[in-house]
Amino acid sequence: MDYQLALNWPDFIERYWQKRPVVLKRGIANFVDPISPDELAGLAMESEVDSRLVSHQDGKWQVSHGPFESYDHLGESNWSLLVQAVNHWHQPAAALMLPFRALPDWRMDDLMISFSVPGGGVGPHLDQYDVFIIQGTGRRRWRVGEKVPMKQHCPHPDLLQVDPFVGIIDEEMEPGDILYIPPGFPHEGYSLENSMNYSVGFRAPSGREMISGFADYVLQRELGSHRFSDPAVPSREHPADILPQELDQLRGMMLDMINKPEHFNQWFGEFISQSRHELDVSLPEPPYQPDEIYDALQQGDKLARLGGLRVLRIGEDVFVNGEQLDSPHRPALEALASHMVLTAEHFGDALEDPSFLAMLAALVNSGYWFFED
Ligand code: AKG
Repeated sequence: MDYQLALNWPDFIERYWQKRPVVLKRGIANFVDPISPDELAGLAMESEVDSRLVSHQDGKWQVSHGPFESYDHLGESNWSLLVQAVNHWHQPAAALMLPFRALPDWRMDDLMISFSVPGGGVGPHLDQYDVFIIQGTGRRRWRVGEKVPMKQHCPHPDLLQVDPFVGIIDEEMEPGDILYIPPGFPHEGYSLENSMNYSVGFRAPSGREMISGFADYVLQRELGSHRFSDPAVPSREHPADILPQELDQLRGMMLDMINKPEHFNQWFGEFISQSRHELDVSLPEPPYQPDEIYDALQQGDKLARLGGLRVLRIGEDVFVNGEQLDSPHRPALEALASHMVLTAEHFGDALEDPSFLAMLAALVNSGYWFFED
């Protein structure tokens, strides 16, 4: 399904993105669910898929985690099934993320899908990330509160909620309506009938994650062996003192490593092109030979990108799932980064270069791209 978003992106970014929540009525006209509740329930039975059931009764909350063996114990009200990263496991559902590519790929995370029965929801909470919540089948009442400092509490060890809040948005959402919520705005959705919701979630690295990721990069590559030195060691009042100029020199040593674009860019490309959720990798058996890839593309076969695979570009360098692609064929690399489905034309004369074909075969044999049926 080719989902079209009725949205003026420059206007949306200026007025709402990272600033204010908003309901985009009929954001997707004539919305058709890409997945059924039964298919979603089936996915939540798979051990690789991250899922949870959240229910409440008389103010008591319960959370259980998949994989689930049965749903027979569930009543007809007050529960929700939530499945993370469905774009990794279900191609038609992944198509729902494409209209959001007006925003950068590197900021996008995953598609979480929930199925809720009447009264179902995860309660009032806030997220650290931007999210677009698309209403699928059914009606659901969504409320969003003002972003003010709020204490979070756990009514169940696996559930983080906030206290009740006054709604600045209070809307009965219908199929195709989209609710955009920037980080930190409390929100809650309660189903009025059986309903499906699609959350296109974003990611934004924290300073802590970046320092830790960069430290891993420095260790793996054995960088930063250069040591502090002080041939003109300054005198001090007390031997216990560490002088301001020494602290400046030490901080400078650390910043020097981060400030080298060849290290910072390489590290960030590797870091941010890794998915936060498991990929549905299946290796072709037997593996493809490069000439088989060539023949298939020349016959008109199409190569599709694995759902959730992150392919990002920094300058002319392309990173795929934590690794930089090594090839001088820039237009072909750009095509890999831009398109979800590729034909021989996208690769151009790169296909005539055995080293490019070998790289492409390695990507296909890693399960990152596959020939569409
Ligand atoms: C979110 O994606 O932040 C939500 O609150 C969605 C929860 C749901 O679908 O029940």
